[in-house]
Amino acid sequence: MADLLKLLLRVAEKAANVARVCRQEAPLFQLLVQEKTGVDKNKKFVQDFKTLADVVIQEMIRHDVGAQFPEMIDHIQGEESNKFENGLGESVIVTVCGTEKETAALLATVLDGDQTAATLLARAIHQDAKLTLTDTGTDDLHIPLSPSDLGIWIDPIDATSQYIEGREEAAVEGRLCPSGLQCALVLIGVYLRATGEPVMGVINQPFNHKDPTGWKGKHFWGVSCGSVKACSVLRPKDRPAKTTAAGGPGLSVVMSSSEKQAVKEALAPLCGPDRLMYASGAGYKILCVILGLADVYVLSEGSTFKWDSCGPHALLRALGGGMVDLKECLHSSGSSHCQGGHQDQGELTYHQPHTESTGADHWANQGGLVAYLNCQILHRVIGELKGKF
Ligand code: 2IP
Ligand code: CA
Repeated sequence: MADLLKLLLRVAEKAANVARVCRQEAPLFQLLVQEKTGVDKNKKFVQDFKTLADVVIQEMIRHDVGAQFPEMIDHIQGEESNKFENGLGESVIVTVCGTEKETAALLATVLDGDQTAATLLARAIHQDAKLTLTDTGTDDLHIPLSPSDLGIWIDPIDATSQYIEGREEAAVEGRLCPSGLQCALVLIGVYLRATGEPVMGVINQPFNHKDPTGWKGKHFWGVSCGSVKACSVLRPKDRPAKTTAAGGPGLSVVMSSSEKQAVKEALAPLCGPDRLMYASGAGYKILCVILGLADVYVLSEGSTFKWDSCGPHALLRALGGGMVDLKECLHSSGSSHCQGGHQDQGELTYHQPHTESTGADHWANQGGLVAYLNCQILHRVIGELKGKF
């Protein structure tokens, strides 16, 4: 299944292109930043352009994966629904059509006849990704998976608010970006339908750095399938010492700025003074752990979803770490163990909805989470949090 990985890298790059184009092309950018409320709202369709951009990216990924792996088409899920409805009860299913022209015509119907925007968007969708796949290191990879056993979770753009706001923060080598365009990520995760185990993940950061020609992206991938473990990021043990903010004494923890005070206070003693850090985007915070910019990402609320965590979770596992349900770990009475680096209890899975919940909560990571690379560190964090909130 190295072919699937290469395809996901290519579609994620296409998705990143669409995300960049929506900010670069004036007619699209205008629609993107317009907060349409009340009378200004698109009369014909209720959703705003940012939702359409998300849907279009998600459908493009679904279209390309389904074309090459038809066995997977009914098992590709994402954050957004592709059904657009208006106040008159009319609806349009947004899909990627066979030709650029057809896609543009379909998009024009949900863009209230805005041909310019529809044409620009359709062009971006049908453009071939410029990603040169020679440097991905995936050529010699043999991945023992079959498409009929797999499902996919897509988050077309995680940290949408940062993407819309578009602040250009200067990145500091070895430190995370608390906010800004760098936090916006395209996330694609592959899991086993039978067990929900995440086995392959692709992260594309459309706005990694800026050069004189504009924003440049970066991609990351990982595979964790039985004994096959491979990742575009070096494993922690292979990393040069002290190259990151995580070097030195004390743990470094990344959290949402809206995290509970009780959790912040409980973890502060474990961390060095400026090593309790905050950053935007669930996916970006997991990426910080993957890159060694933080030891753990702790979230006490059920505010992330399967599409936020599946892809990055596969990279953590490829590096010998993982991601657990925080509540489950806090309430487990017995002692849990690190088996082969992984926590033996509470790993998040991706195949079963919470049937008692409605809407997006169906697929929430309800018990909160901890993302980690080092199982001993995970145990310290869980130990510190027990009984504190
Ligand atoms: C959001 C987004 C938010 C994050 C939230 C995600 O996804 O990543 O930034 O909150 O958990 O679900 P926070 O930044 O406080 O961690 P989206 O932008 O796709 O809705
Ligand atoms: Ca998200």
